[in-house]
This record gives sequence, C-alpha cells and structure tokens, in this order.
Amino acid sequence: MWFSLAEATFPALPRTARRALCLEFEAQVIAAYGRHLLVRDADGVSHEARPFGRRVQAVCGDRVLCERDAHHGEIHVKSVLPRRSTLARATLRGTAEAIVANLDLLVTVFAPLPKPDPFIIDRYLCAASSAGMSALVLLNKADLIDATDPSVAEWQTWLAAYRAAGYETLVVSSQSRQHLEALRALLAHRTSAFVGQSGVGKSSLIAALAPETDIATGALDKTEEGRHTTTASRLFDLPEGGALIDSPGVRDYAPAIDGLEPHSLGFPEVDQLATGCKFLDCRHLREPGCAVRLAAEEQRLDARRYESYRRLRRIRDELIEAQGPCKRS
Ligand SMILES: Nc1nc2c(ncn2[C@@H]2O[C@H](COP(=O)(O)OP(=O)(O)O)[C@@H](O)[C@H]2O)c(=O)[nH]1
Ligand SMILES: [Mg+2]
Ligand SMILES: [Zn+2]
Repeated sequence: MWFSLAEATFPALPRTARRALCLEFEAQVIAAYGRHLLVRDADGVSHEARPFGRRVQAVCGDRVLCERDAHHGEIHVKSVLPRRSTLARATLRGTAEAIVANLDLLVTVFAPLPKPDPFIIDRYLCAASSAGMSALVLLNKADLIDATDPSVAEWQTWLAAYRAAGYETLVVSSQSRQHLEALRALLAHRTSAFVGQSGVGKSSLIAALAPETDIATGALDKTEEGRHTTTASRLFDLPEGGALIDSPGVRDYAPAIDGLEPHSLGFPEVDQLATGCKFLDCRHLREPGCAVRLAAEEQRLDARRYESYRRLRRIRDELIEAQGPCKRS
C-alpha cells in the first residue's frame, strides 16, 4: 500500500506532492487508441499510459490501477478494476472484445444519411439490454428530413417499434440544435456512449453537448503512422455532470455472444412474449407453441424486429461454431 505508507511518512507535504511520491494510483481511462491510453487521476491530471502486459485489456471508461515507472518516466496500467458494465463486440473468431466500460446509457445514433441500417441499431440495443444498461435511439440530422421522402414513414415505424420495446427515442439535429436540450436532460449525471455507423453525427452531437471539454490527448492524437485518431474512443465531461464517450464509427456490429441473454438475445419484447411459449428452452424459431412467432404472425410483434431477432440467432449460432468444439454450448 504505497499510498498509505507515503501519507503516514510525509504527513506535512501537500496532497499533490505526496501523490507524486506514490508509485501506485487509481485513474480512469479517458481515451483509448488500441493500447495507447490516456488516463486521468483523482486530481484531474491526464497521463499517457500503456497496459502492462497482454492480459490487461483496458478500454475507455475503465477504472484502472496505474503504476509510475520512475526509471523510464512511463505510466503502466497494471490492472482493470471491476466494471459496472461492459459493451463488447464479437470478433470473427467468436471471442468477446470490450469496446467501452462502465456505461449507464448506450446512445445508438442513425441519420437520413448515411443510409441507415436498423439491424445494426437492434444489435447494439441487444448488447445494452443484455448488459443491464439503458438505451436511447437517436435520429440525428433532423434538419435533413424531407417529409415527402417515403423513407420518413419507415423511420417512424422503426422508432415506434423501439418505443414499444421500452427504449427511449428522440429526433434531434446537432446542426439546428433541435431537441438538444431534451437530449441533454436524458444524458445528465450518467455515463453514456454514442455508437452507430460512421458519419451519423456522433462527434458533432458530442461537440454540441460538451463544447468546453475538448481534452488534450497529446501524442494520442497522432498514431505512429501519423493518422489522426478519430478512430479512438474518448470521454468528454458534460458541464452539468456525467460524461459522454465518443466511439469509432462502425460498418457493422455483432454483440459478444457470451454476454447475450440466451433466451431473448436481449430483445425486451421477445423476453416478455416468451412467458407464453410452450417450451422453456424455446428458441422462438420453428418450435411448436411459440408465443413469439405467433405474435409476429398476428402483427402484435413488429415484423422487422422479429426478423432481426432471427438474424441475430443465426449470427450467434455461426459465432458459437467459430469458437470451436470446446466452447460450444
Ligand atoms: N445536416 C446535418 N449534418 C450533420 C449533423 N450532424 C452532423 N452532421 C454532418 O455529418 C458529417 C459526419 O459527422 P460526424 O460528427 O463526424 O459523424 P460521426 O462519424 O458519427 O462522428 C459531418 O459532415 C457533419 O457536419 C446534423 O445534425 N445535420
Ligand atoms: Mg466521429
Ligand atoms: Zn418461443
């Protein structure tokens, strides 16, 4: 316990000076670009840091235990403290890879442009529900919505199905600032991450909500290859309390299968309907007496959401296959 030893030995030194003598300290990861990390200590000071060893997999939002390597002037992240929640994705090999940690709310963003894919939104929502986080579906770039566009009715149907499933929805514009105050109220005092396809306006929304908090990431802003790290995850403080995490845009997303609720796959409406299924281990596909399939046939369950459920079942089966025989369940 370096901290308490230093406190006991140098009680008259100011707090920051005492901490400077401590080799070990707790911090929060506020930016992550692969294994390049930026951590913020209890005094609000940011430090570049590296995970110590392959086993340490720290992501943005993590609370970590750091150690100052006085000889090399480096800071090592020794371990990741227990997480309140984890948003993870499945790799092609079927393993789980954490993306961000300690979230209260997942904000899934779509926009008229780029062409939205509701199945990606669904899969993020499944990950959130399975991990016990709240989720919000945002339609951004409201200023681009042309009421005569036939797609508008389709987006309204998606949003209605999300509300019926129990998710909050909001239509906003980072450009015209429409409904940004309502969004701000939903985000206050929570840690939220913005996810979704590239170009939907995640970074623009975060800049509009947290304009004062453009943290300096120093060398993290440039990778060794000189690329600008818009692909890094970064945490921004909200002026009213709480934090927003900007995440890299994705082309596709599959939730980590081990984290998915095995019966409903994280679809709240499937979970509710499943109480009426004949078999407890019903997969809600072709099983006789399936209340979920019946609800879809009778249009009490949104047809597109049910199709999304079936697709995620297939993805899950494929990923379990990819894990190999020893991990198959
Ligand atoms: N018209 C309009 N364009 C927006 C809005 N929000 C973002 N954009 C534009 O969409 C593009 C992508 O935004 P960006 O924030 O980088 O998206 P990200 O990849 O999701 O982080 C940029 O050209 C933004 O100026 C909006 O509310 N309305
Ligand atoms: Mg961005
Ligand atoms: Zn069923």
